Amino acid sequence: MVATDGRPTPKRESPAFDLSTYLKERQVQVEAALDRSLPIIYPETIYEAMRYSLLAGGKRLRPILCIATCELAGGTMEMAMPTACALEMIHTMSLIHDDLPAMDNDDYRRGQLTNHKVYGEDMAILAGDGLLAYAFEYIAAQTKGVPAERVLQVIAWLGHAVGAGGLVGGQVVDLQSEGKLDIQEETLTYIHTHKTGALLESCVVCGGILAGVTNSEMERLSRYAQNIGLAFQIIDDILDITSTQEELGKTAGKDLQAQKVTYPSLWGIETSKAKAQELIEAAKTQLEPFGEKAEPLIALAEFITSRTN
Ligand code: GRG
Repeated sequence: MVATDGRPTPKRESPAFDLSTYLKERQVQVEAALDRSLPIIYPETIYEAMRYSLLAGGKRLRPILCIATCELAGGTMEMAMPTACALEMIHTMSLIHDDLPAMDNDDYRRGQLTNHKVYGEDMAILAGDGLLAYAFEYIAAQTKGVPAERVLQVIAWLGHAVGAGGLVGGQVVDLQSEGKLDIQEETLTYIHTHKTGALLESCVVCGGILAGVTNSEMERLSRYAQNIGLAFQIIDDILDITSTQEELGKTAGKDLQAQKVTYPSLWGIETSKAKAQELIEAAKTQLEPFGEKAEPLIALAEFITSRTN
């Protein structure tokens, strides 16, 4: 660009987006909102079990994705927070049930004993059920400043994403595939787009619905989310092989132990890393029309491949 007096105008550099500061701020806000969302009342045991896992830390990636998408599309954090908390409740319940002896049978999660190890299997099942039901109640009862029609759309979308057409379906095929070493890439992709991808996509889609995005914006946001969802799982598979229990906060090497076919077992670690990176680049391309407003979602996509737990 050239100024009217002929001298080049210095390019205005906006300060670089700092993901680490952004994540820390959002994590504190989400943590406080989750803490407020679930008081302990009678019968105390079940509320304590629900809070034990809900407030056990974790990256809080799902609520942050929801809030970031809502803000990108002109909404506010306040509009998105009840749904953001509900997404973390659903994610947490899926971890509690996944860790049960009838499923993955894990003793550690998020650096502490799993829910059933502390409260017993009966309470852990009920804590998961309680969190799932409460997530939907929480969206319906606590979302403010959003047209009721959009809230209904969020509830319908999420109901589908967590049921047999989403997380539950992915978990079913995952369990049925254990010990079968002839699992094809198509089945593996079904498992992960449903078991992991459906909820990550929901975070972005629900944030978009709450803010009232257009159909074409929603298509781009969905493609972004599908790409980061698959990349997230590829990295998860790699970390299961390359990281320690201390780094992961859960038992490492589980996939090999359970004889699970994974992306690294099909493609090798280096090719898996390259594929995850390709997916992240494809995700970022979808955000180009949103310009600077998309910085948090771009940085979150990059975080997925650089994360260590
Ligand atoms: C949802 C009704 C309903 C039932 C659950 C058990 C089950 C059906 C599904 C399993 C879903 C599952 C555990 C998928 C794995 C997703 C995954 C990669 C989790 C790790 O997520 P991170 O790394 O964990 O974001 P933190 O602890 O940081 O939140």
